[in-house]
Amino acid sequence: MKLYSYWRSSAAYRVRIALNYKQIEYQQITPNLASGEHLTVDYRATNPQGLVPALAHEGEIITQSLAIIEYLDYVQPKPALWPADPMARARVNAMAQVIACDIHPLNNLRVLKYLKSEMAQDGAAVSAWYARWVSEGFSALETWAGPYSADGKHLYGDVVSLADVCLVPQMYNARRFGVDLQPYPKLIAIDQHLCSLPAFAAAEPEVQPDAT
Ligand SMILES: N[C@@H](CCC(=O)N[C@@H](CS)C(=O)NCC(=O)O)C(=O)O
Repeated sequence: MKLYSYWRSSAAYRVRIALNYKQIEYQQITPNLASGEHLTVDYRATNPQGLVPALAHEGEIITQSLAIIEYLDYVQPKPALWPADPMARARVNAMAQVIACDIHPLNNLRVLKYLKSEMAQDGAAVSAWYARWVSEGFSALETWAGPYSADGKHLYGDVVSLADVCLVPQMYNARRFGVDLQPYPKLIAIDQHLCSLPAFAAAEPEVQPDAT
């Protein structure tokens, strides 16, 4: 498999964790988001959205991190990233989607750039925007971690799930943007445990081949 990734992309970070967790070997192709390589005609031939990640497998390209991870779960079911019970699966998806659908799209690079350029917002306004959507989502996850985390080490239950795969990159990103995480002690503890696992550690931005 080949993964189109960028070291600081939190959506690509999710897929790197899933690949590592499932012990699937892969190579990385790393368009540089900082210099705009993802917006070239060449890269858009791979992903017309001009976004990473994208996964190349068996002559096909799959885009969207959650679709890629679901695909990986089908082709390599063990270890599973979803619980078998339908209600538990729905809860894991709901937690993951708080991040992937409600926080991340509002705080993506292109959105922040648009706020700065077209909307003429200064750095403080953009940081406030970023923190606002993180805190809305993290507040809900902190509440749900109470009843749904079985051990204080996983967002749902007591094994790694898609919810954890989405949480760790968003925590990394929030720290990078200087968001105060003290209101979320349960999330901090879960993140700390997950980051100690080899699959998560090997997916960290700073250890990626294109990290600068
Ligand atoms: N919903 C997409 C989001 C992908 C996405 O937004 N990727 C970001 C990096 S985390 C990107 O490529 N941004 C480029 C840009 O905003 O110009 C997914 O989950 O894969």
